[in-house]
Amino acid sequence: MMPAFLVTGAAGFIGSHSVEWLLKQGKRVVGVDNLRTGHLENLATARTSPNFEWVLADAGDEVAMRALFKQHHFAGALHLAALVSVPESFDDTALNARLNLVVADNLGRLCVEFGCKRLVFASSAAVYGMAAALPNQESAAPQPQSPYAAAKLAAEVMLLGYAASFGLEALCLRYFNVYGPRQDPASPYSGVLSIFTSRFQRNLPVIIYGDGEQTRDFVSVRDVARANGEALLGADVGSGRYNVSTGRPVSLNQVLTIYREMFAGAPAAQYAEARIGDIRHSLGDPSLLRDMLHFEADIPFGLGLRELALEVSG
Ligand code: UD2
Repeated sequence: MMPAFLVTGAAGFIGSHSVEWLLKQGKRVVGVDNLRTGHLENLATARTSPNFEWVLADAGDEVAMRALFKQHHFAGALHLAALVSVPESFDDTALNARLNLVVADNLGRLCVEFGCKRLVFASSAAVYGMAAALPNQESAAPQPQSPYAAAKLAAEVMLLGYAASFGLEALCLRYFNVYGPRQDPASPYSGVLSIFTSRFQRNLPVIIYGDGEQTRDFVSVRDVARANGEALLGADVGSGRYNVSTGRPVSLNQVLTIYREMFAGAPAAQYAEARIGDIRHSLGDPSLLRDMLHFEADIPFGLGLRELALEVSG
């Protein structure tokens, strides 16, 4: 039987794209999700594949996960299940610690116990904090400024500790601002491009917090899915922390210019006071992942944004 790969958080935004990427490579995938924030519809395409097995379970349910590891002898695991909202991590610190740290630790130990050689973990650029020098390099001392960032960093430390202790291959991928189809625009703290897309499509004005000159390193979910997949499958890749970024800053005002080309009659953007704690500039140095995995994000921002805005509106 062909070896299988485990993907937790499979029904999420990044998870569902990652599953599809792996299936396209002809891999067998077992996708786990408890549907707390994921949506089963995201897996509609994946579920038509005979190489995909859908499991409704909590990645933190040790009994369920142990049974899966025992049954499948996974060749690798991609751990994306998480509490994804930074504001929610302030509201429920205990849940954040469990979902973002304890569950990752459990999975790391299951990988060691069952000989699953490689674990790719979804970390975040949030671990750098706002004072770090730009572009963010993995060697910088992390300065988490939210319970979310702290738990992601702690999970990195645990998994890299297991790598050093037991020979697990642990790759912690620090995603920058991921955007693309299936990102949920529901909360005011959802990714800005999912919110803007949904508002432009409904002909509603978007709100820009601040002067719009803040910049982000926006990376397409398709590039992120490929980074995840290549990190899982690549030969000779070493344990460590790696930025998943483009290295190219884009301001919100530049973002608006692109939307205006697509939605010419849209109402003018409203400018409001900057958000408390908002980061002015965020930018990742992509060179480490390029050197190690020959990975480069290759979807130009304008193209990715057009695909997002036009695909969702049909
Ligand atoms: C946050 C999280 C990041 C991730 C991301 C969602 C931190 C340190 N990082 O980053 O981990 O969860 O959110 O992709 O908390 N904005 C507007 N109008 C809107 C919405 C947002 O102007 O309607 C601005 C916002 O003030 C910020 C920029 O757009 O300057 C990007 O906002 P975001 O919430 O998409 O992402 P970010 O970088 O704050």
